[in-house]
Amino acid sequence: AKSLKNFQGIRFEECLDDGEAAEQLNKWLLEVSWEVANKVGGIYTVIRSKVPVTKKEYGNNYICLGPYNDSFVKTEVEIGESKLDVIRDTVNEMKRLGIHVVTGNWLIEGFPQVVLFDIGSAIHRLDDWKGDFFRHARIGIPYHDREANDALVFGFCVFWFIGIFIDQVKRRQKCYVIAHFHEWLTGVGLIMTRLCGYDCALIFTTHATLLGRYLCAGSTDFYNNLPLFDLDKEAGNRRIYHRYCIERAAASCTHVFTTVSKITGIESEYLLKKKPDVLTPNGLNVQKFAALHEFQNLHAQNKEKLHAFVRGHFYGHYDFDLDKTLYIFTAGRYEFTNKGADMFIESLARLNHMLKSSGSDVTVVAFLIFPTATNNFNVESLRGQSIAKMFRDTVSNVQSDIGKRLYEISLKGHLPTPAEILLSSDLIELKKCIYGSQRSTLPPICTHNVCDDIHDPILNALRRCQLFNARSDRVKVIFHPEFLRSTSPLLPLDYDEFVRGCHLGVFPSYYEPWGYTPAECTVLGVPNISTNLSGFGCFMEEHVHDAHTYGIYIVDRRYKSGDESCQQLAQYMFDFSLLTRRQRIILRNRTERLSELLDWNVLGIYYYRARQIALTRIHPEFEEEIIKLANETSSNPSTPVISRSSTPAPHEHDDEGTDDEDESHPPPPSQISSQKVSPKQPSSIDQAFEPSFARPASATHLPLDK
Ligand code: G6P
Ligand code: 1S3
Repeated sequence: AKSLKNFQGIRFEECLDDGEAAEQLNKWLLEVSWEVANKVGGIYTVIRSKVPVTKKEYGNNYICLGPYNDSFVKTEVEIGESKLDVIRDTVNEMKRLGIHVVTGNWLIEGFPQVVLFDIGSAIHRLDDWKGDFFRHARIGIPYHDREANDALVFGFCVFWFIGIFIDQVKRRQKCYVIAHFHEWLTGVGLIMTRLCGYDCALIFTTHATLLGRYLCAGSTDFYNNLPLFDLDKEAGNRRIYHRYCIERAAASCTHVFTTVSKITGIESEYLLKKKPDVLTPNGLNVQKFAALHEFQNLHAQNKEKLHAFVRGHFYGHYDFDLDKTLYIFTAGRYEFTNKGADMFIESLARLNHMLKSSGSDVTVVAFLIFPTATNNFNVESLRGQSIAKMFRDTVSNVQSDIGKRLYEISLKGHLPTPAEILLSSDLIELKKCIYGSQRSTLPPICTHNVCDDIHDPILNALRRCQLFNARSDRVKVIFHPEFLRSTSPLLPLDYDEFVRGCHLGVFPSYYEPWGYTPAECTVLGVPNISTNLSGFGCFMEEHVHDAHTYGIYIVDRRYKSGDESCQQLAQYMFDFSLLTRRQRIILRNRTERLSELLDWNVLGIYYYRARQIALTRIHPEFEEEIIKLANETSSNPSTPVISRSSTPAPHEHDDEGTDDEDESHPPPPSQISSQKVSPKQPSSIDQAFEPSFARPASATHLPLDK
């Protein structure tokens, strides 16, 4: 009953041929991004995770172009001369003229070829290229904008490369070259390639618009005013007019324009004056387990590591039951309002009150992972972990001594008395630990010393909402202002492991073109909350019936006021806290079942379409070439027939639990969520519940609702 229309189970990858057709047609794909082997944000994940499926289509004719970033290249790239003459000759020509270009293979699944341009080696040409760019595009780049200057140099290197490259590949036979550019930072290369009329099909994908990001980060009522902004003025006020011009010119010059979601498509229509030709939702490289219990076990293992951290962090206040503790988290680029950290904190305060007033025995530990400038870990947090270690070591010594004594005494033929098992010296050791773990302060709300502590928006919101990790609080908070890493002395987990160990991911974004964080939760089988202002939330709402029964909760930030959305979020979290363990296990199984919707092997089709359209726009005869090739090989690898996949039907093993705690068959989560509390807020924290967003108090009416 839950299955959606059109799911034919055809995976895009099954139609691909490891680049055979591409080689025969002399068809090439150059993927240009600032984030090739250079992790900055979400685009890195897009390119990296998409490589395997792209290589299946293009084989060795797929090349990634990016900037040379020494620190990433050292660990991510196997440097070496390209095995392809065309790349070698093109690069050598550029090197001969003084540009440092590094080639090699990116050490990720798919092992794609990369060509990386060292911006520094070409910076002496900056002024000349600025002049050229102005003559061709009439866009001037100011002296002081370092990022725009780098983007210009990178763009010209790419443009130069494409010119020589096309000359080289054309020598052999007719060629089809596609260059796919991501985000405004690569725009200069696209604009120049088009203005110089190269024989190259161009695609431009924007993953967020510059103005959208800037306008939302303030207190603008963005979606209600989309058609009304004076774009040039807004860009000028924010000193990004030249960047905005690059972005808008790239969208207008390209043969095919794409963006990652419907909502960003509409935003582009208004802010870039260009409607996308294709929407290219982001996928992931989904790892499937043979049996469901495998990923459930990983949850249990990683949750143990979170338990270990919590025992240390809350030393002296560790009076709650870890078996009844839920781990929830939010994470992302530190854009306080765009990523909905403001709403998350407000809702946590409400949840705290709801749990207290309903007499719940559940404790919620909420992590906020947003990197910002710090002066390392704070002493209290480190002390917590060392106290936990002291306890572990002492108990382990006592335990081993007890073992030895038991052995000795029983070997002599009699049963030991309690006094012989636990000696007073053992008790003294334990007492020393207990006394040493007393504290006069509350467990810290932040793991690091944040440089700008007094202005930090998360710390200030936590203070305003009085979320201080008091004993009586049922919601405890931990702000971790650094990306997670397995080598951390505090929380030694990689991001994936951390997500697996948590129970719920919460991402109440106001501005989120796609939103990888909830998508990653989904493929890892972790229920999550997003919003209908995020590309991911809208995508799931559109493709999954009753998404909440699959652990995909979507907060309404479009038709509700800030206060109502906040309340809805708090209620979702409260309802989640009411689930039994068995219900959570079932829900995780269901969430994980949706991962196939987000697999590049399915979503790759949209990129494929964008490329086909771009090619036929400059080579109308291209379609015939494919048909000819297909007839010759009596297969049709280049034209996969696929319809968009949709909600998988509930699986017969959805309720395959690994825990026998509750044998009764639980109702689906939709029915569970009926218990509501009507919070009577104590006056002291009334203020904390006042939504702080300077957003409209009424509903948001997107122009997309027309
Ligand atoms: C997984 C494990 C179970 C464990 C459960 C805990 O399913 O396989 O052995 O009991 O996780 O789930 P919870 O939601 O309580 O963390
Ligand atoms: C952008 O990164 P962000 O977190 O700044 O691109 C991502 C990849 O397309 C997208 O998921 C995200 O919503 C955008 O905001």
